[in-house]
Amino acid sequence: MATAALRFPPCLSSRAAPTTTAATCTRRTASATLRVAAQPESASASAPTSTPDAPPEFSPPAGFAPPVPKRFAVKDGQLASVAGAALALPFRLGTGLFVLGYSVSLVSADKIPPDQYSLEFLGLKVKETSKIDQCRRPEKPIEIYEFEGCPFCRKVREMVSVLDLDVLFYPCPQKGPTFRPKVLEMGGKKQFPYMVDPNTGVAMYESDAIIKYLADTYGDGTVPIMLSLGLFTTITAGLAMIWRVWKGSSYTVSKLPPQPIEIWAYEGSPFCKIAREALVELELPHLLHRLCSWQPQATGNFQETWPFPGALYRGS
Ligand SMILES: N[C@@H](CCC(=O)N[C@@H](CS)C(=O)NCC(=O)O)C(=O)O
Repeated sequence: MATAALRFPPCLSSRAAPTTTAATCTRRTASATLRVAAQPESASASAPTSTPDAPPEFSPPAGFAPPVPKRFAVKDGQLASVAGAALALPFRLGTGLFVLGYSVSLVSADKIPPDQYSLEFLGLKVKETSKIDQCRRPEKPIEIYEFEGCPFCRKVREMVSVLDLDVLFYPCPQKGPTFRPKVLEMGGKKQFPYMVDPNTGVAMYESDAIIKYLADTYGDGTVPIMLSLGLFTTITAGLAMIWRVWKGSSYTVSKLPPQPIEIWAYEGSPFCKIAREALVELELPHLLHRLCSWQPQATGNFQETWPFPGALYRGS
């Protein structure tokens, strides 16, 4: 197991006292430090780190053995769930699998730096490129209030994946006691998705408006075709979830962690969907990290924690 100290604005100190607006949260200057760790079942919590500006620390705990690589397989009993979650791929034609302007080409091996991971094919290397490195990146994570089973929310999540954005998700499942009332307080109605961008002070409802705003602000202004077909987009976003229609929509009693959980995921993955359904039902705020792995400068914590991409929050 490796551990890493990461810092968040102290947005969530208790369920009783969530921030009332995104601005409140991001205006604070102090940073709370939390420790994330890959969690073998026997792992015990580590002590929190101290100085706010200290660089992240990584050290395997005593006795940690890296997992032995295994052939890809779906866990026993999970096939139906994964197949159901994978339905989104044909219905949405893979929207949310690839970032803006993604393309691949085969190049000679010397065109890829030796320390950069790349698939090999017929003696050539696969070079991946995108337009994301030409796009503006938000300094602070965008905040989105939504729930997994909502087709309008799915559209916005797909755009987030296309733009490879870090987003702080506040789950709002039906009967969720914490963030639904907060949306009513901030925006005046309980309608989802609701987006707050602490970088620009913009807050808005309406999935299509949010998608356009994100494309204009953090993309090149273009909205993928599958997100710009009006009713067809919404219907296919609903069909994408039809096999798991009850998942990720209703609240399960839970304990709110003092800090958001961190997750590295993207909308096109059926495995990520299943994990997010659970996060939403438990109403657990989670910071979703971008995954653009072929751009070292853009990967942030992903590379730092790469041996443990599923690393979850461990409270201090
Ligand atoms: N036109 C809106 C429709 C959003 C909408 O109807 N969302 C539903 C959830 S799928 C909602 O907020 N329902 C009220 C509720 O869940 O309480 C949009 O595109 O964002």
